[in-house]
Amino acid sequence: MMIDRRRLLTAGGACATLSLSGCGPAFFADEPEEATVVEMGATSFMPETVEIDAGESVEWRNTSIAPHTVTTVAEQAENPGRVRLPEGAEPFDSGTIEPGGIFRHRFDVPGEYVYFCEPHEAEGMWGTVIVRG
Ligand SMILES: [Cu+2]
Repeated sequence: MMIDRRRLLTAGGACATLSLSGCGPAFFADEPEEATVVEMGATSFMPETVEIDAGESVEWRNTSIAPHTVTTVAEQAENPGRVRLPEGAEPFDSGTIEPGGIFRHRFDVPGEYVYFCEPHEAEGMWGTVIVRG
């Protein structure tokens, strides 16, 4: 399985890309937090599945021209049985993420999270986050 482990630094310009080479120590002191990035296309999450360690964050970036959501609230799905949350994890919903917008969520409870985009659920806009314990 391909796992996207790009690191990013939120204030990062050129540093918020695949490589951290060229970012000096002073930069780390300012923005030590990292996240795994998932891009939101027209009707897809890319990559569709990411794997992180408990306590890490995922950052969704809407790089499309359509609004999207990151939703794990089963009651809001037309196919609620497909949503997955580990026991003890709180459901979350990003609300509308406009084009160019970003949503970040930290995952503390290990397990498998299967989420969807509310406007594009029927188009198959589903994604998975696997959180290692
Ligand atoms: Cu969408």
